[in-house]
Amino acid sequence: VAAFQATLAGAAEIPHLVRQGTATQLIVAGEPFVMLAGELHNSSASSMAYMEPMWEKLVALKLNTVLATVTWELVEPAEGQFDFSLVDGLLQGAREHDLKLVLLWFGSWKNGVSSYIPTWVKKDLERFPRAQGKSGNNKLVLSPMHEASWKADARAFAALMRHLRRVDSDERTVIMVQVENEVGLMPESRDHSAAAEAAFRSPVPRELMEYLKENKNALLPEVDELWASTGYRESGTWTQVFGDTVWTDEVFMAWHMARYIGRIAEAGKAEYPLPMYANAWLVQNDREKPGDYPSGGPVSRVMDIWRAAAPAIDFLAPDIYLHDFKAVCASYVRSGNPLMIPEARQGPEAARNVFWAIAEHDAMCFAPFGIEDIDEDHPLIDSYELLYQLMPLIVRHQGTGRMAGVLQERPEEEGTTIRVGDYNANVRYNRQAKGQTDMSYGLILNVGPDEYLVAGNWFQVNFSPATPGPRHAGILQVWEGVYEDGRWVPGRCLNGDETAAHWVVKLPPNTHDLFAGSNRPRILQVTLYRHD
Ligand code: N0T
Repeated sequence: VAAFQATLAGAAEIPHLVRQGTATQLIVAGEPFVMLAGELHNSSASSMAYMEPMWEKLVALKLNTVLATVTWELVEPAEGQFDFSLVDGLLQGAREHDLKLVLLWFGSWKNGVSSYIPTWVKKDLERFPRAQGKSGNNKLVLSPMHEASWKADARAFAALMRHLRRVDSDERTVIMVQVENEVGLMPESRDHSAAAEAAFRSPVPRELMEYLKENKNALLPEVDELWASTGYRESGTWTQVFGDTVWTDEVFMAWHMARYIGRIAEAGKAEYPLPMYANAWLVQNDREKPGDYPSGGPVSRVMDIWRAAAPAIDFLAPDIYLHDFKAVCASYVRSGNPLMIPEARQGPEAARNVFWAIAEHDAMCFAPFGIEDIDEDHPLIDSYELLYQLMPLIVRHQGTGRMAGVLQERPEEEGTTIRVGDYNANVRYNRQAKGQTDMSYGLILNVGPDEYLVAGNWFQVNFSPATPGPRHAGILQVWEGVYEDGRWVPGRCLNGDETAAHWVVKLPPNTHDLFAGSNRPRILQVTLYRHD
């Protein structure tokens, strides 16, 4: 009875974030929930007829969550008249297919431009002023400097959240909301409209100065460096406090964009407080300056500014199309920002990168973009299936330091040594990798004293003790197996050629040729012992 009551309480509870060790977990229906997801193309959810055949496909792709667009344009076609029929269609489709939703609010900005503002906003350049370039030309972009604009956007967003509270408080199909999409200004580094110029020549707002002073020892190096360049001046204009470079333009834009978006998020949360985040179009390479990528967007170098300006935004999320997947993840987990990946490349690397995001960084979500394009033989599906098997263990080990990811990013990489629990795992990558499909990936989980799960494909691992005591680690047993409803079901015992006589754990394990064999990831249960 108690368990049943707990389940009922859990179901009614609104999705929210909690800390477990160093990890942030999304709690859905009382349990930590990891989104093995995909994001639809931008226009898919604007037609439920188009979506109709899509749902079955999303199920076949083994997703548990779909990221889908809701646009200001279609939600408020005439000022003050709201239409949530598409939202209701999404809810119904998702529920019928046992999927959760993350809704993406395409309001004032989408990829740096204002393509999703309602037609009545688009046409009214007086009431909703545009950003300006140096030569004074109007852009296709709303300026973030105007109350009329953020208030109009916030009103529509609040109406959406109020609607969700009304229609989704029982089922909680929607578990998170993205506010706007890849915001920021291009190609110039800041808005030069009259209002923006005046603000740029005014003192840095007191709230930002206070935040910087309070967090002086915890600022990320990028913002710290700018502030240090003026000897940490505690007041003055933007250039007096941060120096006279293009990076100050970015800080200025970040403050104003985040302020604007923070207010929208706040208005939405006042109606229905789901977790909310902002996503970033990333800096593509070291040569890029703000404006080459959207200036003022939530790129990791200005996370401090976003946090100061928009406390209603719970975290910042990278859209990862870059090949340097590990480096991007690392830049987004700084200063406690949890990892959530709303967009990722949909190629075969998705099947590998998801392990790194989830096992190495306790990611809440991994979602390739344009998910409806991928075929039903995509290796991502095997990865998701394996991760579902391990999910009860994964969520239990988040934030504990007893879970590590394995990811080879280039064929020439040799391997790495990772401390997991009381042992070092010495991982050898697949040097014969021919490309994206047979490079090493997976995870290592320390599930008990001397006990590990090694999952994934195309790597080998042996263990060495990392604590005082007998100097060597041997393999006691290796079992292949699967988890069925959280219960371990052993298959073969791999104590012969498959583990090179108790010395190394191999994935795949089943032939002489170390790196020939099945393309599917699998799980091995490994027990160790120590000796001199
Ligand atoms: C993404 C997607 C979608 C010079 C692109 C990526 C999605 C948006 N934008 O397919 O449009 O809605 O968030 C921007 C990547 C920038 C690369 C710039 C290369």
